[in-house]
Amino acid sequence: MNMIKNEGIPVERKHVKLTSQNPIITTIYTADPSAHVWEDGKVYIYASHDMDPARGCDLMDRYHVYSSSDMVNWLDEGEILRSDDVAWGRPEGGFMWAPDCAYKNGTYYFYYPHPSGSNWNDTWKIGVATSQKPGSGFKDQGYISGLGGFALIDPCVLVDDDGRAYMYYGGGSRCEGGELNDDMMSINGEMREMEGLEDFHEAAWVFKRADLYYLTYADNLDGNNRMRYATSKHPLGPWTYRGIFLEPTGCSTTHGSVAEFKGQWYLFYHNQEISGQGNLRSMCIDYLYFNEDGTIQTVVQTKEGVKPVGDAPAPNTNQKTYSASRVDGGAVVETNEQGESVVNRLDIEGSYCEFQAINGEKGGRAAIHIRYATAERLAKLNLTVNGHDYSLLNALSTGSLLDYSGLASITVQLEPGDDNIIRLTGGNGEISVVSITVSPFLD
Ligand code: FUB
Repeated sequence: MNMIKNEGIPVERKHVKLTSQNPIITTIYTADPSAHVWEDGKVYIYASHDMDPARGCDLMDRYHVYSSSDMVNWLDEGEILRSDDVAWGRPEGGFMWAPDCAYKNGTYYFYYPHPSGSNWNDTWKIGVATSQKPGSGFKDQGYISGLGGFALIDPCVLVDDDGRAYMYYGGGSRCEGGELNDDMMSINGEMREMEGLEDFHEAAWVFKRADLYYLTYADNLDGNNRMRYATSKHPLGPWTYRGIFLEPTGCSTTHGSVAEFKGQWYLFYHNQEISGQGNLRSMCIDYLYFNEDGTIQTVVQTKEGVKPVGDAPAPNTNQKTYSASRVDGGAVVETNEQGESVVNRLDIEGSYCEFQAINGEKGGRAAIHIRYATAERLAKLNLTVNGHDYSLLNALSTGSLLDYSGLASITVQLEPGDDNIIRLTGGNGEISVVSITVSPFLD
């Protein structure tokens, strides 16, 4: 039987973090973070999603957005766009690479590189999806016409203080920039090569500090790209090369963004700390400091991440906790030392547990938190919700199969009412699952 327990204390409150920790998101793989502070006073990260298991970067898809008001507690706003939503896109899907987002006149514009044909390398386009909200409701509007072809990747958009907007992109040693028209979906004039960059590879990011523009990018260091930067008094250069400010992270690619939040500057970047694989990456945040002359100090990569700025957001107290109502394929229900029902033997290939009669309330986004124990360094569970595949979720070690402090969290879509079914399929390490806590979003 499906048991519903009201635990009283919101599940996030039981897992208080003193620093953001790196990587900041551990349940799924996220890369290429583009961070922005929007008018609601929160910082948002628009990230690529490395799908697990990976096949090169071919299968990347299903962008997620993360928001925070204190830099430590990050809310998964959920998936905002997948290749299936892109009518003009590559028939085989995948290849949803490094995105960015811009805000102008009440609309959020989400820019993403995606091929329009099966011959992916020669058919890149920059797609644009829009929403009136920063973390949900995005609908594809087509791609920016007049651009296309080889290495049209990694778009980045800067909206300047005077309201004029500039787009940058590029890969394979050429970075281009140009001005966007007011519609934010067409180029005013022509894109042109950004002059003055040394050893440009990809991952352009432009930000402004006081009256100086900074263009940061990944270089070509073999198998271990670094981040370099250049500055200019003009948004489209020419640029003056300034140096390297992020040494190798241990990942073959590097890609980052720089943003100021509550008076402190940060670098958002990725590494492969969790997976050990260059195509299963994880976002990190560390402090970024400027010298008095405006040059950037080398960023120190840490495991702790950054400290909170301001109060932790109030957790969503609208939550219910469910025990598994069905197990099969070798999984068994047992009682743990705390007297809780737990699902064991999820290490068996084909084993699964199902949580039924999940209340999605009015339907839409809901955060789910899976509580577990595992002694494996990295166990995994395949998540499906109402038959919809969310692929593999990471369950990091809790140190022991008796320590049930593990929490794997992701935001999913639920149907209205109480007929939702969440299934966790095992076969990826020994793990013991206690419960799932479900928090439907209130908006
Ligand atoms: O994430 C796919 C590609 O890898 C990005 O477009 C590049 O910047 C690199 O991070």
